[in-house]
Amino acid sequence: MSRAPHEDPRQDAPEVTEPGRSAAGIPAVVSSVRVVGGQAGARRGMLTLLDVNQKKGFDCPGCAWPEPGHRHPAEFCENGAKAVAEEATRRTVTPEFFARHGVADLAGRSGYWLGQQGRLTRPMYLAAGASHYEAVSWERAFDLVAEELAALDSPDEALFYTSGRTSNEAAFLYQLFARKFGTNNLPDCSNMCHESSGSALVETLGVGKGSVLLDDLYQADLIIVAGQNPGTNHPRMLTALERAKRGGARIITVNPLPEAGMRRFRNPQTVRGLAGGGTLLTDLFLQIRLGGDLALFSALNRMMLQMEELRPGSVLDRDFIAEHTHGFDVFAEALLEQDDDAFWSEVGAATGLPREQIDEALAMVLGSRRVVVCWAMGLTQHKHSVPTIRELVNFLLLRGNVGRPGAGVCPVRGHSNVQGDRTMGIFERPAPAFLDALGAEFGFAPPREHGHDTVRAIRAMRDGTARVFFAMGGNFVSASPDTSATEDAMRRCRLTVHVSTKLNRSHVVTGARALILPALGRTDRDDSGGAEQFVTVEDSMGMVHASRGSVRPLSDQMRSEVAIVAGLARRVLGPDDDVPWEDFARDYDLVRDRIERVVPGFTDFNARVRRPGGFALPHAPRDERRFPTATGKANFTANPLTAPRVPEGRLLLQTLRSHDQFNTTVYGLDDRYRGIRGGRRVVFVHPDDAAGLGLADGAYADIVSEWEDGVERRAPHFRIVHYPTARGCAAAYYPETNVLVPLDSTADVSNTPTSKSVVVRFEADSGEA
Ligand SMILES: Nc1nc2c(c(=O)[nH]1)N[C@H]1C(S)=C(S)[C@@H](COP(=O)(O)OP(=O)(O)OC[C@H]3O[C@@H](n4cnc5c(=O)[nH]c(N)nc54)[C@H](O)[C@@H]3O)O[C@H]1N2
Ligand SMILES: Nc1nc2c(c(=O)[nH]1)N[C@H]1C(S)=C(S)[C@@H](COP(=O)(O)OP(=O)(O)OC[C@H]3O[C@@H](n4cnc5c(=O)[nH]c(N)nc54)[C@H](O)[C@@H]3O)O[C@H]1N2
Ligand SMILES: [Mo]
Repeated sequence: MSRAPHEDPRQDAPEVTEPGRSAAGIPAVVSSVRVVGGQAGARRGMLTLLDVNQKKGFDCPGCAWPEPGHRHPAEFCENGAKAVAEEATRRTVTPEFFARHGVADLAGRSGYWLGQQGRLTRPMYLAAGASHYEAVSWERAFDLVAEELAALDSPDEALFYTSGRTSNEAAFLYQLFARKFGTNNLPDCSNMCHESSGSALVETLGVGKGSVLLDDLYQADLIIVAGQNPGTNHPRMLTALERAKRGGARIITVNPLPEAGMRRFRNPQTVRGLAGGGTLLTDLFLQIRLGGDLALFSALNRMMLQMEELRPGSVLDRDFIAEHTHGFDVFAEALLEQDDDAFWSEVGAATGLPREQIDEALAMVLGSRRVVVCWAMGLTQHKHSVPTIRELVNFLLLRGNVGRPGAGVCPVRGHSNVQGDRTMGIFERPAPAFLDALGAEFGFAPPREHGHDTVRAIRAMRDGTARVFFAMGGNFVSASPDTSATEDAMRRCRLTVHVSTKLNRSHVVTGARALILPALGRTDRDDSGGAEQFVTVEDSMGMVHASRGSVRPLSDQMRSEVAIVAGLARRVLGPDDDVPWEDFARDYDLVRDRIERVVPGFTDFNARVRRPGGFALPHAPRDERRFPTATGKANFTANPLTAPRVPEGRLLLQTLRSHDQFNTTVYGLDDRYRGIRGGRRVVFVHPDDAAGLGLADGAYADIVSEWEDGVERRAPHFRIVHYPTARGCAAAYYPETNVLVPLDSTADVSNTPTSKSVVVRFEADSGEA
């Protein structure tokens, strides 16, 4: 039977046109309206959109970018609209659907096709050896999980994964349940995402979160956006950048790709944006090589130190350094002692940037009083990501750019509540103070031994030391590195369980037994316990606010994540467990009261979160220039220059997002800004590199990754697209290329998979994908 391209990856047939030169504008408005109308029906869709990010509405399930204080009546973006449409769809996946499509059939479908089938409506169970999922009751589902958990030799043989959409209330109860059960095995999507940021920021500033609020961006003189594609992944950030520019800020963009969104922004919410030419965002574009950012920040820092030596007091903020920092001398000496020729030849090789451009960047830095650095996955998914982010902190500390208005660190988070989940204790290496508070509040002794992060969780399943995998959202199989290794690991489990809104590949690559539990999403009205409930989330800037769904759920069998955790916890921990799980599921205020008593910063939680706009969590470096690090000061660090080494005839591949997806959820096949339509198996290569490798534009090839373990990892049948990326670098979409990322290739310290630096070679097209 032949299938359409969107059903079958083997039929993938991308068309290629010129990349775009600006972002948003009318095409974005048209795209949102079409997507929402198609999925949800025009009326339900538009009504839902009007509630996105409004003070009484729900938090956009798209990204973690904060909402401005003065909200536009349409405070959403094209990609937020797609995220909403994806969730508020009227299509449903029913037991009859599962009767028609066996697991083997579903496993042969594309992720796009699976997601398009609609919302999950009933708990479904795949018995050992069965070919089809069958409907079960919630009670039976909980019994099955309890039975498998009870059969484990140790609680540490269970894994409790979280993706970043889970609300604060559900996350808090979920980690409480896991710890009462007896394990810190709480891997989450953060392990693959901003873990490197958290590691570097905790060590240097004492808080693993961003130190700026929206107002700081508006007040900045200079904003550096490094390793981030906000035009696609955080479109509302473009509005903030536009406003910052109008206030006089300048912007340096650091990226191997000339992303259309950072060039020119045509704000769909203004007449000028819709009809006029829009705003030029980037003042200086540094087209850096993959992994070159450590070298870039080192070069800027070294030049500033040298200038300060020549004219003391002219460049550095001496008072700030003396009063608030530690380790300056060691840092400065390590950077200054290097031989000039050797240093600059390394910087040139690592960055690929001409010296004049780095000088120009330096001049902009020196001409700016207030500097913010924003970054995302382009900085966090390399082997040397943690030193890179530490060096970026050095860069800001030198001129006192932390803890005052208009300046600071701005790691831009991904999932809409990934930051809140961490605040609620979703972490495999919890701080002792958090466990003390949790144990005291609930009268138990939480486990102290560190649990597994995502990569270690996969190894544990592979090695048979973890046997039950439970996921609160997400798509673990497709999001994790080394797809075949991860799939084999999942198949070795006794039970895999997914609390999900939509069908995905993780439901069809299962343990011996499997469960799918249908959850309410952000847009759905939550009447758990008979009264309307709301949940809370924390955005990328530490603002906590309420989120209230408005769409009537498509099935009365869907449950809120809070209710699912509470029901499961009662069944697993037994009737004698003294946590009032039933009360929590009936009234989320009671959960918030407990959060207030365990997590710092939530004083008067229930009252404050009901105020319009919510409240900001305290942040010691931002609020009072206090740095709760090991030394009690902001730490300078010495970070030896290093960059990925790529052998002759090979390229360095980054795996990234198209404009038409949310992580593993593919919305459509249109990467508008990069000029790719109708397919996803494309690899972007610089024309000169392609010529050297004999790769014609439009030809097909296999991508093969090379790693020290000698295992062959192959992604077959990719169309070569000649594209103006940095030399020596290539780019292709995730998750199709996750098969190429070796499980053991991870960042130092943070253990994040190196999804942005994979050494690859190209081989003749082996045919089918
Ligand atoms: N619509 C939509 N929104 C999303 C998501 C989505 O999939 N779709 N995902 C959400 C999530 S979970 C996250 S984490 C964020 C991700 O947001 P981004 O980090 O913007 O996502 P990526 O597509 O991975 O893009 C990485 C960017 O960094 C650049 N880059 C890669 N390597 C390097 C490098 O070594 N140095 C520099 N300077 N640049 C580099 C790439 O060219 C690209 O522009 O977005 C969130 N928002
Ligand atoms: N090669 C490569 N791999 C990467 C990355 C990369 O750049 N390159 N990026 C990494 C990053 S930054 C991240 S964050 C991870 C993402 O990893 P995950 O968070 O695990 O993956 P998602 O694709 O966001 O998960 C989508 C699924 O979540 C479920 N879902 C959606 N909303 C809800 C909800 O409200 N409740 C529940 N219970 N379920 C819901 C749906 O069933 C949907 O199919 O991937 C990582 N993997
Ligand atoms: Mo992410």
